[in-house]
Amino acid sequence: MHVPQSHPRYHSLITREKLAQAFRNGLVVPEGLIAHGRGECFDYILGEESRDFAIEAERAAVAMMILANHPVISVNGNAAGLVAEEISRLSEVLSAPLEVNIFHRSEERVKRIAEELEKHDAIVYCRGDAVIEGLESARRIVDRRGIYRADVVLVPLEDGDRCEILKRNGKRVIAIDLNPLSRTSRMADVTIVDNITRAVPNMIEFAKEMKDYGMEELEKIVLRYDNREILRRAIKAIIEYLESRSGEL
Ligand code: PTJ
Repeated sequence: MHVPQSHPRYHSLITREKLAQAFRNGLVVPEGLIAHGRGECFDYILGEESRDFAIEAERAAVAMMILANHPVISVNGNAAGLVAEEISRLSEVLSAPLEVNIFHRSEERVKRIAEELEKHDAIVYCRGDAVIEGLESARRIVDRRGIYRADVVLVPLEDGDRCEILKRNGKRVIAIDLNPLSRTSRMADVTIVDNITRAVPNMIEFAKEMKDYGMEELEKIVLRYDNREILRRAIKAIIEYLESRSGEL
């Protein structure tokens, strides 16, 4: 579909088109299109920009990943459909391998997502040769070299049940989720309330800059970070945005 650049919702329409194409190519499940709609709604009432609380979380996430011994970036269908290239760059800059980990699991889709990421020269784990204990969904199936042994895991667009179990298994979890009220958002150590299409490019820039920081400085960023406060600010931002819009009427 041709979307004219002058259209007031150009970026949103282009993103939808990208996801719809990824669905047609077998990367994204129909449930992923629905999940995106929920995300769009939250993005709309957050003003469709990376807010200060998102930037702070993105910087803390990058610091945590640089400090980690085995950071891993989990990739599902939506993440691959929207930011395959960018997430591969982030993986490279942070030396954090990608692992295909999907909720609606099929071997065919795991293979397609891995191939899509490999087009961008990413290191991709997807052997499915280990299991995360305590998790019932297909997301329990992981790669022994990746999420299984990771100390920090970045989980974009999570489905809710996994974050808690990853934490119970001693891992620190960074979520990207536009919904500051979700269980994942509340369970994660760092919650990035931002659109994945903005969060990942922001994180690439922060990673390039922060790679030269000393350990102490990075540790300070992580220690100072307060996720509950970040979520409170995100919820307040939504309230303020809605109030200002109602005031305009
Ligand atoms: O590829 P699979 O099989 O692993 O399935 C992926 C989906 C997304 C279908 C699965 O993980 C799922 O069902 O997720 P949920 O429970 O709908 O949660 C997705 C969360 O991501 C929701 O809180 C959405 O608000 C949020 N979200 C959706 N789109 C974006 C987003 N957050 C950031 N950026 C987005 N573009």
